[in-house]
Amino acid sequence: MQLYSFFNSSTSYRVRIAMALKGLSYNYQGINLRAGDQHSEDYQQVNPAKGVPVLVDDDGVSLSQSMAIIQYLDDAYEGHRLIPQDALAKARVLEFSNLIACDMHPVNNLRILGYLVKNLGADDAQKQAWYGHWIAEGFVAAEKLLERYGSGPYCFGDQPTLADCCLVPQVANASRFGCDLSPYTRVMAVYEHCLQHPAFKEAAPESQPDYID
Ligand SMILES: N[C@@H](CCC(=O)N[C@@H](CS)C(=O)NCC(=O)O)C(=O)O
Repeated sequence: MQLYSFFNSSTSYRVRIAMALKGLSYNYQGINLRAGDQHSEDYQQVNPAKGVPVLVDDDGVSLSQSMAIIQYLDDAYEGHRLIPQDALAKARVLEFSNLIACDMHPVNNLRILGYLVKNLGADDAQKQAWYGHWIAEGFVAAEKLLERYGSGPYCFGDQPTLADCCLVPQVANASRFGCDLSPYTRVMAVYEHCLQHPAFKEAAPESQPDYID
């Protein structure tokens, strides 16, 4: 399998965690988002949406969208289950995961922040305020969901799920932006616990071949 990825991309990081948890190996195809590789003609053939991740499996199946990729891998490959089969347990995992994937990540993505600065004239402080606002909105809700329905040490029990695949990259991203995450004690406890797991270590940005310090 091949995974088009960028070390610092949180959606790529999600898929890397999922693949490591399932024990799936792949060839790493680095797409340098900072250099604008995602806009090249060649890469647009791979993904017309001009982003990572993209998975190409051994049968030549090509898929974009991290949540679709993870769901496909979970359905197509045996091993560690990332999305529970029980109806309510599955809905809880998706509820939490989609809070991050649909409500938090899209408004803070590179191209969105870039548009704010280049097209709408936001300065650094305004960009930071935008980012911090949506992070706080999201993590307040995430903390509440964990308080109501979570059970540690992972988001939902003693095994990592899709929810943990989404949480860890989002926390890492917010930390990189200097957000104060201390109010979100449950979120942070899950994050710290996940970082001890070998699959999460393998998937971390600093473990990737295209890592730049
Ligand atoms: N909904 C997509 C989002 C993909 C996405 O936006 N990826 C970001 C990196 S985290 C990207 O490639 N951004 C390129 C850009 O902003 O130019 C997914 O979950 O895969």
